[in-house]
This record gives sequence, structure tokens and C-alpha cells, in this order.
Amino acid sequence: MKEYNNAIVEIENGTAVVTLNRPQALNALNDELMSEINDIFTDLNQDNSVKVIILTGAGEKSFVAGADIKEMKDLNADEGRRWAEKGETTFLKIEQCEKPVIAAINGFALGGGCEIAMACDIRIAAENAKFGQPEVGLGIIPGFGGTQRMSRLVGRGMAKYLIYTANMIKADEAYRIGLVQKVVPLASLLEEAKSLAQTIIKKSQTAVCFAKDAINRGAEMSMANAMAYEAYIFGMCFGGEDQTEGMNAFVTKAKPNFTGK
Ligand code: CO8
Repeated sequence: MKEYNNAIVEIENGTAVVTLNRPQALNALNDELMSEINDIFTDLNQDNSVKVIILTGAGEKSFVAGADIKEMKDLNADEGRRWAEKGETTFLKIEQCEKPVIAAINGFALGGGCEIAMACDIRIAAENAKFGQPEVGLGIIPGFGGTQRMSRLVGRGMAKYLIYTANMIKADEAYRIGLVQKVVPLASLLEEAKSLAQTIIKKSQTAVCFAKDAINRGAEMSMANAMAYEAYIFGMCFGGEDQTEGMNAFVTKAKPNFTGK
């Protein structure tokens, strides 16, 4: 496995755990880390041994405390736009990765930290997690997709409330508004994320990847086009071995043995 200056990648039992590792800055995203995330997700997407990816932060205090403010503070308008575009491209790589990505959120998920979590498929938060988009308090707006993903995930009213006020919310409130799917004790966060990964791995990987594609692409389409796309993808499932395996296993009361073909 490649070595990175600001991240650790460990692969075990079909699951890759990507730990963002800049504890001195509460895992804030600087330019180098952003490039590394890009490389990591390119590699993991192509690695057939990896079925599910978990994204987390080093330490117990912070998942990601945002984009690196010290690196960002002297940017001019052009550099700011390019920085935002780099973040958006990086987070799109996560969102469009063919494999499911679980964010295991250990502590602060602020600004770019909340935005990177929202680019993942499923979010599990530790009880100490805190979410927020503090950008307007810094004279900027969320620039890594936050205005768009937040609105789509929790609705425009709640997104505006969080973004206009820059208020931080705790894990239980994030769960209540649907920003995260589960809240667990910090000590069992990674174990819970790995267990969720194993639940997904036992299913047909082809079907899971197709489902991710249908949900994500469909969200960008009209309902009629999205339904047509779903029907197309549904048909594709019948071209592979997993559908035959899954349905034969049901009929013969056996356990399916999916190959992902
Ligand atoms: N960037 C750089 N350094 C950071 C960041 C950050 N986002 N967050 C924390 N750090 C550093 C601190 O400066 C400090 O370093 P040092 O010891 O050298 O002073 C170290 O991490 C520890 O932090 P604190 O001492 O502040 O720890 P506290 O426990 O007192 O506070 C907080 C923790 C509440 C998380 C606090 O650190 C904080 O408010 N951090 C900033 C949070 C924030 O505003 N995040 C949003 C950033 S903006 C953003 O993400 C925009 C994304 C879109 C960008 C578009 C591109 C142009």
C-alpha cells in the first residue's frame, strides 16, 4: 500500500479504512491532503479487493475541522475559485466512486469536514460528533459542495438555518434531521462502521454498485428520466450471475454465494 503524508489506508476483509491524519490541525484539509484523497480514491476504485470504503479522522477529537484556514486566508478570488473547484472535484470522486463509502465521524465535522462527510454514501457519527458550516463567520460560503449537498440531504430550510447561522449541532440533532444515519459511542465507532461494511459486502456487489449509481444519477434527473434509468439498470442486473444466484438461492432455500459478476 502507498504511503501518504496526511492519510493512512488499511485494507482488511474487503474494507479499506482511510484515516485522514493531520492531528496538528484537527485533520483540516490542506492542498496536499486534498491531492492525496484524490489519489487514494482513484486507487481504491480500481482495487478489486476493496468492496467498501470507510473514511474517518485520526484521533478522538475531530473527523475534519474544515478546509485549512491558514492555507486559505491569503487567497485571491481566482485562487479561491480554483481551491473550491479542487475540493469539489475531490469530493465528487468520493461521491462517484463505484463502491459504497461510509463516513465514520469522530468529533468535529465542520465546513469542508461536514462537506466531505456529505459526499459519502452513509454517515455514522460518534456521540461526540459536532456538525456545522461555519463559513459565513469567516466571510465565505461553503465551497466544497455544501450549499448543494446539505440542501439535498436535509432540505433547503434546515440547510439555510445551519449555513446562515453557522450554528454547530450535536450528533443526536444531526440524526434527527437526517444528516447522519446512526449515532454510536466513540469507542465502537470503527467497529460499527466495519460491521456495516460487512453487511453490505455479503450482498451482491454488482447490485449494490448499481443501486448507488441509480440513486446518485437519478437525483440529478427528472422523475420520469430517473425511473427510466432505474428500469435500465434493473435490466442490467439480469445480465449478470448474481441475479441468478440470488434468486435461485431464495427458491432452493440456500444462502446465496455472490461473486459480483
Ligand atoms: N484550518 C487550519 N487549522 C485548524 C483548523 C482549520 N480549519 N481547525 C483547527 N485548526 C488548528 C488550530 O489552528 C490549532 O492549531 P494551533 O495549535 O497551531 O493553534 C489546532 O488545530 C487545534 O485547534 P484549536 O486549538 O482551535 O482546538 P479547540 O478545541 O480550541 O477548537 C474547533 C476546536 C472548534 C474545531 C476550532 O479549531 C475551530 O473552530 N476550527 C475551525 C473550524 C472551521 O471554521 N472550519 C471551517 C473552515 S472553512 C471551510 O471548511 C470552507 C470549505 C470550503 C472552502 C472553499 C475553498 C475556497
